[in-house]
Amino acid sequence: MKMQAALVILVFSGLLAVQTTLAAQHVIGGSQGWDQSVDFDSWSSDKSFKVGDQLVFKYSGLHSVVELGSEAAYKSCDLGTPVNSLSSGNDVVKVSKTGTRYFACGTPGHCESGMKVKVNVVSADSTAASSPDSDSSSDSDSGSSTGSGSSSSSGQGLRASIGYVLAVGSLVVGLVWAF
Ligand SMILES: [Cu+2]
Repeated sequence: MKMQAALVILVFSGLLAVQTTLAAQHVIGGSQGWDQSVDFDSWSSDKSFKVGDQLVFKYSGLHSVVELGSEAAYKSCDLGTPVNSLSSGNDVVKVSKTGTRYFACGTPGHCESGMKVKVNVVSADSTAASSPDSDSSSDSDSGSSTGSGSSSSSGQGLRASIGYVLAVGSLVVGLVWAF
């Protein structure tokens, strides 16, 4: 009986672990962080960014993070009308909806020298990096940025609740079976 109970607990905690890995944290630039030495296009090329994930910018006081509202501003390094500005050196940006997000360094000259990154956020349910349809609506989807964004995480919420039901269900079935 004791072994069966242990098995139940093992399965239960395993399911909880699966649930917590659904959202990922991406340190922008990897081990080098938010730095001029990083080729951010190649860094992001094999990454998959999903709704609910967190983007972490780590950098020294030489740099900052400016979020830009459009592809055009990103391409031309137009930092004049930023959507958001961050400067703590350890900034966490939670992505709460699909679409493309544009970030650049606010230090003069750094964006022009390549210190910028484009993050394509896809639905939490999608497995492959599907092509975004966000380019046509880049003006309208730039409104909310690092806020709580509780309204648009239905996909992730559904997955979380399925995980919860599975976990609780297996615990109940396992306990009935064990005792
Ligand atoms: Cu910089």
